Amino acid sequence: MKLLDKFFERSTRHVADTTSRRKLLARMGSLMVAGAAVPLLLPIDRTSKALAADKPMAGDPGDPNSCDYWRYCSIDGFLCSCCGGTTTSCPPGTEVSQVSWIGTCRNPADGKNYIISYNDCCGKHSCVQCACTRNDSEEPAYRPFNNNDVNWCLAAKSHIYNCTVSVIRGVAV
Ligand code: ABN
Repeated sequence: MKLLDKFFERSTRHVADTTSRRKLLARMGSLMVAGAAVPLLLPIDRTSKALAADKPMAGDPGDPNSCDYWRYCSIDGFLCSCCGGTTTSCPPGTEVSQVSWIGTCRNPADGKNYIISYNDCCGKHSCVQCACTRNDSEEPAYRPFNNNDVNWCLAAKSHIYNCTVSVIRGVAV
């Protein structure tokens, strides 16, 4: 028993001699900071989160099946709300594009400008219902980075374009 006591005493003393509490706390702190930073550094797809978060707003005037609806101010495509989906969700059997066109539209109910992303839904032949080409702030095709006449499904698994959703991403300041 004495031998065992001596062994544990010696190893405890050794650990106490060779480590410092401050160093340990500093290491643990660095690990915690690094752990928290990892999700910020990874290329995370937040499209589905934005789609899920974009619920109908109180005081959201207009008809989502009409091209005049305020959120569609910069859209170029078929409205998913006429194609078996909604303003913010793709029709069943299609997949949302991760790349999109971004516009800023004014909500007449509160007078605020909202950043809207126009994501294409991909994987089924074109819906061909409620064609809507408003394209606020769009520029001609010879300025391709400012042109919305683009099939964003080209960056998706299926390149087949079905319709376009309009997702509020935030308030423009
Ligand atoms: N972004 C809608 C779209 C799809 C295909 C071709 C032109 C525009």
